[in-house]
Amino acid sequence: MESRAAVDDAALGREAWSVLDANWTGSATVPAPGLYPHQWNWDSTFVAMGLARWDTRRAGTELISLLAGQWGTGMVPHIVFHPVHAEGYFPGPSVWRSQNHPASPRAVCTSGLTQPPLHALALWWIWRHAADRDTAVALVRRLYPMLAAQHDYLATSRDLGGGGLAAIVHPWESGMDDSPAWDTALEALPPVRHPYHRREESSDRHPDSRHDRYMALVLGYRDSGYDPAYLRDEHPFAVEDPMFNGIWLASCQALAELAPVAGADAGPYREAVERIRAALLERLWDDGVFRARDLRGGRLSPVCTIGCFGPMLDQGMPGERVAELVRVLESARFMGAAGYPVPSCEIRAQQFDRSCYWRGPSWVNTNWLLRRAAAAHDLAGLVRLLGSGTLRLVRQAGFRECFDPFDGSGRGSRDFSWSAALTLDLLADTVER
Ligand code: 9WN
Repeated sequence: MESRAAVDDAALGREAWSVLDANWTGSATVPAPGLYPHQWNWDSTFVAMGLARWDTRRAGTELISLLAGQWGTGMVPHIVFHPVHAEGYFPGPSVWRSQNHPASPRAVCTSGLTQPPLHALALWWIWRHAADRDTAVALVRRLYPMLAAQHDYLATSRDLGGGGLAAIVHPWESGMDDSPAWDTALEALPPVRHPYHRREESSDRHPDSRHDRYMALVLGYRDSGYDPAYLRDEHPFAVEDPMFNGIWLASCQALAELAPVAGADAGPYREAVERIRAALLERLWDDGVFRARDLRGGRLSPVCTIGCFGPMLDQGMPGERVAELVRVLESARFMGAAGYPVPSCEIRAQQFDRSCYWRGPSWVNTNWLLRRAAAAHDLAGLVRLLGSGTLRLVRQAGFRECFDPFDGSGRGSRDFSWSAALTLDLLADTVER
């Protein structure tokens, strides 16, 4: 195992800033040098939240540049391409062909999929923590209408199950690409061999057979002209993910709280919160956790993953449900048997793999979300465990993309932006810039 002498808070903070400065393009932060040379949606949003207590303007710029990629439909794409490295990541702009779609932005090329709608929560987080109040208020007024359009898009074009939840139409939309939560839905797809070649990457990433299915889903949707009717009636992958919807609900809560600042009506977002909560409980709750629902196969995922805890982000989730979730989270199925928080898949599952992306490793962003959820329910002990365990990981292994949950060794890319940015948030009370 590669490890290093544990660094103190001040040194860790300096290292985090140097990663973020190195990954800064002038208007956005790329996830990591090399493998990810573009702006990714939830990566940028985590960076904005990590910067919120430190630099209001830069946190705002991160969101503004991401939303420059928003489509006229309201969809916020999962990648906004940096023109200099256009084909430096596969699939690049020549595969997505966003510019052929009349609703895509003219100034930038983007992907045609989205990622979890964390943006309103991030805007709220910036507004809540900003030292520079005027900049924060101006930011809320500027971004609010764009986020309202994003939320309309989810409610109208993504409620593919008709039950009030938003469906993801590709594993990439979850941000937790290789999670076993999508296995049965993916396995039901016809086998394909696509003619594209991806660049060789680390062995922690998915095998080619899985990537072929990912590409088949991209090409089918693209060739429909990114048509919402195709998604509803024909697209073979549609899943209601509890993490995506838990985040959506938390963002609706944020929009309701920010409404007076933006001069908007909070009513529709309050109603959306109630609607999504009821739908989560009715459609995804099963055997003590929330599970992903495969709309095409008509079943809930048998595997319990980190995504199962996403609805804990809801401040209004009934206490007995929260208690059940925390019991599972703290048990030997997750935190109880791991040395470091929080494995991305339950340890006892057959699909658990401590080294493969999203099938076992611990991630700083999901730790941070669960810590936020624990704080929303006043679970002070859990907040401390998640914060200190996450800091232990980055102190020992650096700002890696993810980590082995048993020995804490780093995996995937180095100098990973969200690991650095969210560390800054965790350190905000103890260090100065
Ligand atoms: C596909 C950028 C992204 C993250 C995802 C992570 C990985 C991409 C990939 O990298 O996904 O979007 O190439 O595997 O799974 O969470 O946003 O860091």
